[in-house]
Amino acid sequence: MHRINVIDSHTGGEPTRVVIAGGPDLGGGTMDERLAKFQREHDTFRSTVVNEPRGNDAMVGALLCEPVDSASAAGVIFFNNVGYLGMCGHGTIGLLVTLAHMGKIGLGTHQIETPVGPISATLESPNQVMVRNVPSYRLAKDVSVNVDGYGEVIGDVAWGGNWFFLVNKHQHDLTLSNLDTLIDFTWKIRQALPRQGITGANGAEIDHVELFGPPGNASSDGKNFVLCPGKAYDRSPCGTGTSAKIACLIADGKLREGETWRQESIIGTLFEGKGTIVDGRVIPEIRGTAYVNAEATLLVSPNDPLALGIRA
Ligand code: PYC
Repeated sequence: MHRINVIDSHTGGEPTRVVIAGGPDLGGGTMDERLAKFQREHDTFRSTVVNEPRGNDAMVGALLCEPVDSASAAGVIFFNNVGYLGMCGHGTIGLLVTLAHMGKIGLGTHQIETPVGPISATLESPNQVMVRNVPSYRLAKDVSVNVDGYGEVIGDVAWGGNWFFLVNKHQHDLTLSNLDTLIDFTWKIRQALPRQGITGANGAEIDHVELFGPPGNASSDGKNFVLCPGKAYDRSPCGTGTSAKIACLIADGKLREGETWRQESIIGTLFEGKGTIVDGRVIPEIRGTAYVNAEATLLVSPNDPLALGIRA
């Protein structure tokens, strides 16, 4: 019987499961090298932790790693129901709150190593974190894509730690009662992008689609709906998606450097963000809250036919 120790939290409704013991040995390379080894040799560990029957499609896993630089608080590799994430904003907020819950960090700023580079994050109170994300930017504006059943859709391609296609103009209400349509629309956009040769930099796949609409409550500047790579939608406003949005707003002159943007999620939870331009890229700062909601030991029994999770 293999045992995996995890701590679960949610950030604005989006779950993060931090693996604190029982994970694979990925050696001592960079986070990028360790991610490649994880992918190549231990992909069943990913599905064991986040897929049904132990997890669910919305769950993001975070494998806690020894950092390369001893000045860093931790290294982390994020993963989901279908693969791996370069960076995850809600997951980083959940990770810091979890490290504080474990007594490993106190209030203040901590460096975290991710496969797409080091980021820093500040634990501002036991449940509130501000993430200083990777340099973010818009790669292309007003890109036209022909979407099955919906026709022409115009969007921007931007990087916020993951690749996003951001759509402002569409016909759909961003409400939970409209989920089936929102998932269908964004999934068809996602499928149309590679067919029409629309990618991130260096041919990278655009694996997140983000729709925007008017605010649902007075304390936000706008609402979003984010479709994640495995067809689950982000319950939080999406840290990397909010970073990509801020990069686009600044590029359009609609948000000034240092000005706050309050991004509401499809379920009504909120992240606050702002951006500073450094070397032509936007450094986003994203603030949100997370709560630890479980400490558990996952049991991987050799007799269980679904021990490694349900895989597509
Ligand atoms: O918060 O960056 C984020 C994120 C990406 C996928 C799910 N959440």
